[in-house]
Amino acid sequence: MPPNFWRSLPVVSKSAARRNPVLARRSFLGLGAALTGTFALDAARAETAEISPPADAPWSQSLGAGVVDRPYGTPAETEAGVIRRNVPWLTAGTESSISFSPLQDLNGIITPNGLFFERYHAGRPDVDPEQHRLMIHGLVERPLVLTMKDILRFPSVSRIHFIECPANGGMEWRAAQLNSLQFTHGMVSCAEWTGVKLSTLLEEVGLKKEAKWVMVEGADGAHMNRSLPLEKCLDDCLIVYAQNGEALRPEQGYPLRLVVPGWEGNVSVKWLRRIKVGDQPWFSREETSKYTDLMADGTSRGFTWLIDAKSVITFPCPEKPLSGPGLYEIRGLAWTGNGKVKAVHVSTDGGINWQVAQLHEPILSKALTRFSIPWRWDGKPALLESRVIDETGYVQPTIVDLRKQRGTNSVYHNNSIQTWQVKPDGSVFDVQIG
Ligand SMILES: Nc1nc2c(c(=O)[nH]1)N[C@H]1C(S)=C(S)[C@@H](COP(=O)(O)O)O[C@H]1N2
Ligand SMILES: [Mo]
Repeated sequence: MPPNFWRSLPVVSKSAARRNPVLARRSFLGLGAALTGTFALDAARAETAEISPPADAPWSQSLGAGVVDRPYGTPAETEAGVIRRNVPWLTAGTESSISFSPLQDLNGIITPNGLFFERYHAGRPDVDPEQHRLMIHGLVERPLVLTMKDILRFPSVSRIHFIECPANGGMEWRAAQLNSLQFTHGMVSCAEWTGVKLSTLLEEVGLKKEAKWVMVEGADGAHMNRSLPLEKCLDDCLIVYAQNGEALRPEQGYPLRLVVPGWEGNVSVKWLRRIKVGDQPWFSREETSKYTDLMADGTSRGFTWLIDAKSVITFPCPEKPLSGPGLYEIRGLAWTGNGKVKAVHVSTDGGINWQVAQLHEPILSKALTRFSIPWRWDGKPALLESRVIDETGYVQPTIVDLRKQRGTNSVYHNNSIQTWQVKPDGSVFDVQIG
């Protein structure tokens, strides 16, 4: 049994419930009318779940640690397994690589800053905010070089948006390869970003009438740069300095990054140092040799910025198996670059029958959205899937359908339905059904 298992269940023994009717009502009826019956902790497991009255525990009988014992808070020591992980064989080194967010251990829609996935093309620079500058030039009336102090004076906005690397799921194009939610889907994270609208800065410099494209460039060794259509820049792009209430983490681009809501993570340039306005795209390395999609007929699709709707069941999953037959809540995340999630359907028989899942508030545009559905597992093999429909009516495709359009030579933009196979012992596996 995984060490975190009991933490995922309401720990109430049958005997404790009988002694305390209030506790019993809260625990057994709390999940709503859809659930007839109880979370059937069988006798043996109820024994294990028996807990001591609180006053008996050692931590209840002594003074605890004082304030500022940890001036910057850290998770409980027993949560030490909740960490970002990389796949060592995937890249030659860690400087041009990826770490994956532990989606199996996360709740809600906000990714804690220390667990936000990382993607570096040339390692993480340590940028001195005093020396950092943002230059805005090209087809503008008044070119500017801004300090961080200058940027902080502009009117600010806060928005919750996901960032997903389009390579998320890229190892699963041909077959199910990585038996792990963290590695199949962990290149997506979501935060509240605070900063200045890019449109505000572009107004400040004044656009010339020929302006059509914008090049954004990072201060890291890769000088990562991408071309963006002006229309998107004026729509909802943000130049941010804060993430979930505190300064951006160095991993996420401290002291300044671009956030391009709903578009492939690659365009959200970190350690942002330059914005150049032009009348055509730059065809940089990251939009020619990379971040293009090799199609079945050998041609290549470019400038495929949009993140199409995608969803995944986060419980159960390979890292969080089932402990025996009974009632569970299937939980997951859905997102779309095209606005809001409209509905999520869940299947327990590999996509033959579908049920409508409950969406959890808040349902925000271009943000992760939570869904759940109660499920009584009878102990038989099952094939769990989720399928999202976004507000444009777009339906998340199966891997078979996606391969028909795209072939098998792609790396990026695999937004196909994930299938988790549940075996009679409760273990969960990454599979694809053909
Ligand atoms: N300057 C710079 N910006 C960058 C990158 C980079 O290597 N250098 N990686 C990009 C890629 S490919 C992705 S998916 C996102 C990842 O953002 P994160 O590391 O904050 O999760 O940042 C993008 N911005
Ligand atoms: Mo990426």
